[in-house]
Amino acid sequence: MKRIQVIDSHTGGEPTRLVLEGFPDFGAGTLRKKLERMPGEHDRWRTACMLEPRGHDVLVGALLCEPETPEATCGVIFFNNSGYLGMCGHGTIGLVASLAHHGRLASGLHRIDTPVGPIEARLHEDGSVTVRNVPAYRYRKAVPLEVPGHGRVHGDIAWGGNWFFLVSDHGQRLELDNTDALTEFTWAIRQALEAQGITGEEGGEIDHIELFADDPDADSRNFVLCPGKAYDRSPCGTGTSAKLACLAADGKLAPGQAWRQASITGSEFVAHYEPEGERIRPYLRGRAHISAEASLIIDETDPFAWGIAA
Ligand code: PYC
Repeated sequence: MKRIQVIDSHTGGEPTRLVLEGFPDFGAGTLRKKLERMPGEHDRWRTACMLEPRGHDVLVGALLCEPETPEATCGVIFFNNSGYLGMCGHGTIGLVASLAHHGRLASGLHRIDTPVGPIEARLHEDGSVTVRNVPAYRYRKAVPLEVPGHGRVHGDIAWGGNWFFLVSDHGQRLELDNTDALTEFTWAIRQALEAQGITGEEGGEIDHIELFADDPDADSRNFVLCPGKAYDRSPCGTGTSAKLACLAADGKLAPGQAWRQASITGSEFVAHYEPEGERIRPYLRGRAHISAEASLIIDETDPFAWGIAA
């Protein structure tokens, strides 16, 4: 019998499962090296926590790791139902709120190491968290894409800690009662990108698709399809960072100017950026709430001990 100690939270509706203890030691080296080792023989630890019957498609996992640098409070590796994430904005907010709930982190500024570089997170007195994300940038603007069954769309390709294809000319209704159609449409975009060999810089896989529409309360509403075909219930921290990079590149948002990004569920991140050479430094503020403290039990006699794999 194995036990994995977790804290579950949600950030604007998007869940994060923080793994505090119970995973084996993935060996020495940087977080990037550890991440590279996880998909092989260690992947069953991800599937046990993320897949049914203990997990579900929407859940994002955050493995608490030793810091890589002396100044950092901790390190983290993010994963989900389909694999591993470079960075995760909502997950970082969930991580900070969960560590604070567990008495392991106080209000103030914390450096956190991730496989794609160090980030910072400030836990405010009101419980909200501001994430200083990795630098973001737009790689290509208005890339035309033929989407079978839907016609031509144009999208910007931008990095916000993951690769995004950001589309505004989609003709879709961004409402909560339309998520099946939005999922089908964005999945078709993802497949078209793959089929047509369209990637991020250095062949980086574009595994997040982001649609935008007007919102009556915020500056914009988005719908973000995540790599495992679930949509983000929050405005997606890395997706909001990618959006800021595009707004900055188009001269539509000034440094320091607030951008309120709403999700399809109505939750919001308030974001801004600072210029950083050719890139921008995104800041996102949001709030997570704790939903459970639990031990996941892995019983080797359970036929689904390591998750139900497709
Ligand atoms: O908040 O960056 C994010 C994120 C990525 C995937 C799901 N949420």
